[in-house]
Amino acid sequence: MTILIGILILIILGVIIVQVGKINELAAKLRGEKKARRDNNESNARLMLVFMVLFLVFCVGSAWYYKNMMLGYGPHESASLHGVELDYLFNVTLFFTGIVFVATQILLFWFAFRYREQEGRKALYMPHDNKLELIWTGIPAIVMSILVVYGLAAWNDTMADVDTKELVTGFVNAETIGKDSTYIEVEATGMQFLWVLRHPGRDGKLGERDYTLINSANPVGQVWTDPKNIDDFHMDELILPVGQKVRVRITSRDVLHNFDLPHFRVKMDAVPGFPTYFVFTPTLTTEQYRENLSRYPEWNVPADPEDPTGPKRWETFEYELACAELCGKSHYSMKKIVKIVSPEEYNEWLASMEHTSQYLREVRNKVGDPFLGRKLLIEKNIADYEKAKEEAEKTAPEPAPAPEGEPANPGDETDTEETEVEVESEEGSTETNESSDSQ
Ligand SMILES: [Cu+2]
Repeated sequence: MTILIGILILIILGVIIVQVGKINELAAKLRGEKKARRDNNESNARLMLVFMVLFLVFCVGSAWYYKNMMLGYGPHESASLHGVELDYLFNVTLFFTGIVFVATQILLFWFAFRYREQEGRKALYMPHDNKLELIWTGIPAIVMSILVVYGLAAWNDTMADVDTKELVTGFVNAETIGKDSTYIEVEATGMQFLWVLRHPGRDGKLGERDYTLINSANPVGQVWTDPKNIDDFHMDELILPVGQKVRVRITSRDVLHNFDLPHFRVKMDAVPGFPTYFVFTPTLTTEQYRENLSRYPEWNVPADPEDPTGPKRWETFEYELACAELCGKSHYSMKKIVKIVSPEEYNEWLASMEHTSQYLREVRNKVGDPFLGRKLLIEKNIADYEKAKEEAEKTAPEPAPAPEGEPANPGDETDTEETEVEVESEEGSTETNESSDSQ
């Protein structure tokens, strides 16, 4: 019904416009063609100025009105180290292009008004002007050069890989955090339509992969004979410690995907057969980001409009991982929660996750287990953790603290004599990031 009414209104509007045109033509014939044209030009020229003002007010006004929805403004400040530089770069670009935009719009409409048809005026014939050419080539060239040079510097900063001197770590250490001496490495594998997030466990090293081993129990094809794979576990949410440098190995199992963490200004294609990476340092925990959001009225409304007494929008905020490459019909569902926590919370979480190791769940003590019948360090670690947790629960009514045996740094494995097979018996943890090159 509404569609019919809409079509009817459109037809009537069309008829009205045609009729008004006809009336104008008739009126022009009565007044004389020339005068009618001049009158038309005059009113068009004035309307140009009115349109210019309205248009510029609308552009600036709408940008101002929606600024809190844009990344880099208001509540959506960058939550990573390099993101601040990228946001600044966007602002510099916006500053220069903004000036050009306003200036060209004003000139466009002002010229249409200023040089409208007038009695006795003839157009100026100017085939060439060296000075003008120099100005309008030179100024953009200088501005573009500044933007390109600055952009390249930012690109090199943002895309820099970890250094060979930096050590990969599992547990994070309050002394080394933020000092560019250690990093943690996680892996994100995109597939239609989910992300498989792999954590290297306490050794900090991701085990080898072989695509021919991929099956439903082994979604990324981990090589079970590689001891580095023993403690690798898969994550439902991406959990990272604040202040610690993170290297994400990014890859894909099928089509192109894109690993996008908008709040951290992280965005990198996941390409099948061509591993990519991104290195970044989160600077704000989820809690800190929520507190920042709580200062804005639009985040102080109930998260669920049906439940006005429920939690506020800022209280339910979570960082997110999304796929930013249109990869198929369920592309939208490739979304995961990202949590940035304190280093202590991270170490506690890591210790509590060890029992979810993909190897322990799918391979341990089954046919084909390469370590069948041998003791594993990870099993001792898990038992120690369980014991420490139980004891802590017994002695203190407060929530359990970190387990006693938990090493403050990954090389601190003092219990290794008691076990026969351990995660990294040969190289210890002195290995640098060379494993990341062989992905
Ligand atoms: Cu995707």
